[in-house]
Amino acid sequence: MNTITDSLIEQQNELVLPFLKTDYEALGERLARTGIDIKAVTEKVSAFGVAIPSWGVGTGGTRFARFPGRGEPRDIFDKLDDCGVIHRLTGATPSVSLHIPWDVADAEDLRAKAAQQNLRFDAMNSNTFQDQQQQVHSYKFGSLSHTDSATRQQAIEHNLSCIELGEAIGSKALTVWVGDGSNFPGQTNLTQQFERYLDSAKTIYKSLPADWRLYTEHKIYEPAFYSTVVQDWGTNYLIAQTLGDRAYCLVDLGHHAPNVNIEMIVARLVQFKKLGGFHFNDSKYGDDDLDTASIDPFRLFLIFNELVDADLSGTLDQRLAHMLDQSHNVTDPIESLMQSAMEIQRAYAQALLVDRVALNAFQEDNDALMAAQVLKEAFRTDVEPILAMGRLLKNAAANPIAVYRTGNYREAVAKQRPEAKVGSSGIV
Ligand code: PSV
Ligand code: MN
Repeated sequence: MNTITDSLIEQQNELVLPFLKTDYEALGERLARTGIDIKAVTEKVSAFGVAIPSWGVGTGGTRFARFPGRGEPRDIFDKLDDCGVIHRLTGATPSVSLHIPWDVADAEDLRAKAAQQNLRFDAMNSNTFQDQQQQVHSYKFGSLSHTDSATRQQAIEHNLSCIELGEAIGSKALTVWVGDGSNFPGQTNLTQQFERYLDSAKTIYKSLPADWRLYTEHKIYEPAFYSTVVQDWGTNYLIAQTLGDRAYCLVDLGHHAPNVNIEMIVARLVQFKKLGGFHFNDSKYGDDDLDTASIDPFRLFLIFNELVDADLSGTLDQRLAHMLDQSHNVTDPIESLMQSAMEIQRAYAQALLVDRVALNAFQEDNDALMAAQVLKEAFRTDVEPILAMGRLLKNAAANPIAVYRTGNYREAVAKQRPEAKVGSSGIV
């Protein structure tokens, strides 16, 4: 039962509207002094959307344990209901990315549920990093790069089936992440393994519908701990170059060594027209899959700074795929996803406030201190009134988390969805 009704949202918005108006006007006045039109920024931010990963609405886990929450979605239809609530409240998550075979269902039913929740389908994610029941060949030693051609063929066919379902539900992209790699020096021939991966990827690419894109995702380690076939953006770029115009590199923020300068990777991929999009999350140590901007909001801002810079110079691909990819182990996933979508909009809003004329002048002058201050000034600006007003423009909630809690959605669905079994572990 959906307790997040239009009237609840309207009621709650009315409570905060007078304060919000005052704060918005004050910020508008301040920004106008530096030549920034708050309305234009609000419209841009409000139009910015990020996809929800279907697997993100379930409680995540680690290798050690998973502690299920109450009212967990039982299947893709429950997941789409939860995604609908997130979008209704934030207005920031218009699409959902499916993971196959976890989300396999009848295409008609999927379309109908998505339409009911005012959602679209984003990229399809294939899964050749786990074995499924009834599967003939195991992926224990790899999938698209496996030494055995029948196993590679099985992985290729799985990707083709993802495209097929995707076409039936209006998706326009396939995201491929493989866990292939090795755990020991000498376990695999690094060159031959990559050759095999490329051959398989070429076969998938050949079957890509004309208006589709193929995104490949690099990851430095895990589940393989000595080497990974697509370990970094360099290898990812080689793949995209080898495959062709519709192949792009996807940057998952957690898939790099700590302290890697991701904004620079973004700049390079934009410059050479191979940035496909993002999987947003945050991390402290590795692929922690923490909530976006929960650890390092400045890094997220710097990434958006590159995107805005590219947009202004006309080099930004307008079809970038933005998705959250996080694991929610200790929070209500719906709350985490709402907060994360809003953090992404915050970083975007702050990046839009950067005084680019001043920044350029300081850069030309080699005035490092002042150039850095220009960025800091934008980053320090409290853009919350812009975000909240942007949500109101879309009839969403000024304060999504407060409305969600007032609506008691989790309690209501917990009555219908049986409690998940304890003791399981794994990434989803
Ligand atoms: C791998 O760590 C990854 O980032 C890929 O995007 C997967 O598809 C996703 O996580 C799901 O666990
Ligand atoms: Mn990812």
